Amino acid sequence: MRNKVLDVLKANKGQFISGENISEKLGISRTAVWKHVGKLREEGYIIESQTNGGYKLIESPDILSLSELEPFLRTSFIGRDIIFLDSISSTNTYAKKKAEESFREGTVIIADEQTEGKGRLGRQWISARGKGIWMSVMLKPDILPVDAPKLTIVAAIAVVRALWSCCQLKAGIKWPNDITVGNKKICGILTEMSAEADEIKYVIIGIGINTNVEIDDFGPEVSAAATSVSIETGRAITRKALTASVLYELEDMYEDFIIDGSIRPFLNEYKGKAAILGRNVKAISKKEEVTGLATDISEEGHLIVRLSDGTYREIVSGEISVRGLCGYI
Ligand code: BT5
Repeated sequence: MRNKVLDVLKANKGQFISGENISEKLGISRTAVWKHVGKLREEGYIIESQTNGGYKLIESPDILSLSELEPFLRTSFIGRDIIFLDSISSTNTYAKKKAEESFREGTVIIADEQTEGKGRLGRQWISARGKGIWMSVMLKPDILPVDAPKLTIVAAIAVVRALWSCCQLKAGIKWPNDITVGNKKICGILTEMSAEADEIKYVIIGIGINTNVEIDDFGPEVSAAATSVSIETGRAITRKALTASVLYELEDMYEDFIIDGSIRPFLNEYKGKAAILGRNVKAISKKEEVTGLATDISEEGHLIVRLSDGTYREIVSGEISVRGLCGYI
């Protein structure tokens, strides 16, 4: 009902509408209207009121609820169902639980704050309240499970494209899941999957973008290696437009990707944005640790490293360290 009250206020934005009028339109009491207006104010909506009980919507907050995002959305299915949470442990954890029940493909879970944001391998993802885009996109691609990790690459390109089109910010990709600006991490991606035999049950793409995070929010351990859109551009940005732009780019590529689970159509673009190609890297995987020159990304999305003895190694997943990038010295 609160959303319906909001819809009426939005339809009359900038002009007063009486409480009586709203209550008649929605079939609720004037006290109920007054209570909903109070809740909306708590969410950050600026609503002026008149002594005779009229209300005027002055300004909407930069929150990522469906009603706020809708005017910006250009997608057909990704983000058409949005669950917006004020605070949650982790949007990926929430999405996985939901996926075990039922979900419509393209459902997006977004939180204003994560209290236990997750990185890979149990690491922490700092998710300051209201200062970033912390979201999980729920998908059910009809591809082989072995191709699902490539969605990290698809999502990474989507974020880089959106940062450019929305904020004129040129970002790079540190294989496999970091988005960087000027050697610092601005976004991380965590793709999780559940599959049975040859069938994917769901894929959750968790995307964390530091939009208006300030340097002190990162804490002493992360601050030297992290940045945000506002730090880089010197201005606060509206999260709505950037969120909608990421979802648009993601859907655009996802539709090509699921044809055969291949990243071939985007590989050149990815290589062009890859921040580590041509640099000396240390790659730590479960099996081994190798150092060498990062020379290429394969069609499988693997990193190709040339070792000092001239042989090549294909890195499927793992941790990459590059001197001077993301705080590695
Ligand atoms: C990642 O892991 O980069 C994946 C991050 C995914 C976050 C999203 S937010 C929505 C969704 N819900 C979740 O719970 N997670 C996803 P990894 O490559 O393991 O990097 C983690 C490391 O990045 C940490 O150990 C820190 O060093 C650093 N870090 C933590 N928070 C950061 C931040 N806000 N910005 C930049 N670096 C950060």
